[in-house]
Amino acid sequence: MLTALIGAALLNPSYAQVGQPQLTSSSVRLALTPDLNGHISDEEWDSLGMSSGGRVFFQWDPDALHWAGEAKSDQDVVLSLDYNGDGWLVGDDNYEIRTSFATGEPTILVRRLDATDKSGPQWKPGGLAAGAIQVAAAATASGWTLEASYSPPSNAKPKASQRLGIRVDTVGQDDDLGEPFRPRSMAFLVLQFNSSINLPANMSWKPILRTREVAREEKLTVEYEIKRDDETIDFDRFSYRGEGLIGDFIATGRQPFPPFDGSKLKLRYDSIIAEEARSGWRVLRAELKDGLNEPVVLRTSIRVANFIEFDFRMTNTLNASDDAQILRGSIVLKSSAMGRLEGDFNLEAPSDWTISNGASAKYLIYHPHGTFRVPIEVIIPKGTVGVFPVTATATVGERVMTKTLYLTLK
Ligand SMILES: [Ca+2]
Ligand SMILES: [Ca+2]
Repeated sequence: MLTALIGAALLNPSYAQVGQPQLTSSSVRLALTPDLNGHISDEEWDSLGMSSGGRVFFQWDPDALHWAGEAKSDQDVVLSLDYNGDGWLVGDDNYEIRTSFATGEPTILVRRLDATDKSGPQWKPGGLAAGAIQVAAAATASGWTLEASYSPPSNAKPKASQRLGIRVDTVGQDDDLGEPFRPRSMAFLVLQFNSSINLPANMSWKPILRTREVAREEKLTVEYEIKRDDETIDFDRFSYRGEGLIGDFIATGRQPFPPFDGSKLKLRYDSIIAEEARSGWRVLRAELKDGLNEPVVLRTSIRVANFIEFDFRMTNTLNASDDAQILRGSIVLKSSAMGRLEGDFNLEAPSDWTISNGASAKYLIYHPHGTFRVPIEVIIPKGTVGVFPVTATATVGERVMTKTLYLTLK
């Protein structure tokens, strides 16, 4: 016993920390896009639990994984990510993304734990594309706060029902979490679009949505299908609102709870999405109350979209050449609207490049959530080296939507 105590005392305290389970309130993680500005605002983040420096958070959306933490001034924030959810010491999918604020600017250090070699796991440097990790940090009275996102490549984007192993720790700046064979206790999380709190065992629900993507100024309709296997389950009131960043831009209300028709009923929620709403994944919250128990909370993710979004179907990297070269592909305009959309499409490239196809077009998207494809051909002058913007623009009435592809020639 004494030996064990001495052994523990000699260990770096962060070693022990990453070996202990991180107690999470829920293994279900909702799609929810944060605003990366270094400040954790109310309901912007879903709690993952606590670390030594303060609260830590984790969530996702179909483009990225997001994490945040409150750290003391002498601490770093470390995300341990077991991407396939098969164990920290299993496979080559185990990443450590460590952010330091020691200089007053966030710096990121990434390494990958490759455990495929039978003779022992090994640290490999990097392993994630430069630019795929975005961080924002800000000093606080007691330390600093990190908000971060990792956007995996298009063939490995996060998906609903995916299982991940995660932990988020605050550790001393000088604590090396070194030896690769050291186990980490991961929280196994499931990425989802729906979750509930206090749901009775003999009750179930699902949201019925035509689409989870709604453009600003358009109407969102969600029907909640509620089923009970026990007639004693009943409620007085039903209230609904948007959480966090969508809170002020979507309807809030409450209604008397309608009578069950035998074992089921439907609740309906309608709201126009305000023009000022931020784009991204947001959470709607419905609460069912019976005046006695804690409310049953039903949470569901929706995405606030622009009327037109752009999908660049072309490479973003070319080898530099002594000859002029041609970039070919297409840009797909995707409508988030229920009605027909039409307007002007334009493409801009650096002034000495020639857009031989797709410089401008009239587009018409007739169907709800339809698409329109613009073929693109751009001639790049010989000897071009560097990173250059190629910007697509589409109009819908007075509105102008744009997206820029950064093309690298190296
Ligand atoms: Ca924020
Ligand atoms: Ca793994």
